[in-house]
Amino acid sequence: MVRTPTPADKFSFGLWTVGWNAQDQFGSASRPWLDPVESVHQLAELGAAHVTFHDDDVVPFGSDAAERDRILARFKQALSDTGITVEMVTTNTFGHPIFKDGAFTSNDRRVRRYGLRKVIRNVDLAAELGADTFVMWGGREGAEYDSAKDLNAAHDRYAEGIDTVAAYIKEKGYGLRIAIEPKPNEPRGDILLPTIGHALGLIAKLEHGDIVGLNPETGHEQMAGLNYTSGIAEALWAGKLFHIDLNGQRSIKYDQDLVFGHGDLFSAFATVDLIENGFPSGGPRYDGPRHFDYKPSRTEDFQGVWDSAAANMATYLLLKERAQAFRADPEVQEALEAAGVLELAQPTLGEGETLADLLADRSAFEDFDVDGVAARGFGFVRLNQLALEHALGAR
Ligand code: GLT
Ligand code: MN
Ligand code: MN
Repeated sequence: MVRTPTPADKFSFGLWTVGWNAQDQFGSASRPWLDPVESVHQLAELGAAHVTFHDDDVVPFGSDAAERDRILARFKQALSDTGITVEMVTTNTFGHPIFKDGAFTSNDRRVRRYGLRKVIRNVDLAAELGADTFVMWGGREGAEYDSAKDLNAAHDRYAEGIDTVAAYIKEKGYGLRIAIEPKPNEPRGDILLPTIGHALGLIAKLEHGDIVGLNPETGHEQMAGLNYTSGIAEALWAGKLFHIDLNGQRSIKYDQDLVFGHGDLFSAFATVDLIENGFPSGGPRYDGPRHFDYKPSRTEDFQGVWDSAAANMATYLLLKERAQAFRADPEVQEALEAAGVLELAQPTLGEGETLADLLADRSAFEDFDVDGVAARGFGFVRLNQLALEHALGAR
């Protein structure tokens, strides 16, 4: 039995997800774009708490100021009619041909200046709507050909762009934090900041990196053959998990943006376990919105669109229930203990112990029973099977 979601579950959807017209590279649209106002009403009906959007999802590219005001007034009315709030805003710096070589890292300086203006205008809107997070997905920041980009300069320009926006947020006193969304490829052959780790490396070099973190997407890490749960764990450890994009991906191929759990389900279980239950021995927690960035498949009609939106939330709630049961099971606790999972939180050197003390400790080396300790079994397979049985509802 799946519980009906409520706003307390903090579910959030991009308007570009349900609203998508299902056009792909090989075929024309199989549905019309949805009116954002309708999406807000339908998502509220289904139990979501928030929506997110790109500037162009709500206000068509190139609209004049009067048209923009009219559209935004109607959108705000839908928000107040439904109680839905905007928790994140992002900028489309990839759709229009002006951005075909990127925005912050385009080889054409005029494009970089235009891109920065478009982003800054949207930061103002994000602040006005009370969003907490400003996502930057640099889909076109990259190249197809190694000779096409001075990669040293590209990283300089990327950092310059992000720092300029971050400085503006601080100067204005906006309650916003920037979240970079990594992706390895598609639409460019290679995208800058392809993974969580790459993005963390750039953030560490920023002047205003204190308000810059990450928005990792499940499928994007999996497209690179990486473990999403492990990636968001590192971001949490670094204090940089500002937002998440949950969806499904089946192995290393084009970006599928499937419903959450419709890709690697067992990995999705681990993701929910980490988000809902935290690390086994405590540590930083993610408390933000559970944001879905998926695309209702091109095969679906509007009934299918709303069924798929509901499916993201239902799957998440089921996995949450299963993950809670997993942690509460005394047999699991005993297996965690036996596997040494809880022992890992204990510092390697004792309190006040120095390296010199360790070097003098014969029991740690000279008299250490290497063969005896090496013979230890960790019981990880038993622990994993317990997780699987909980995930399948068999316990
Ligand atoms: C685009 C992309 C997503 C990003 C969005 C934010 S846009 O649909 O595929 O992963 O999160 O810019
Ligand atoms: Mn994606
Ligand atoms: Mn995304």
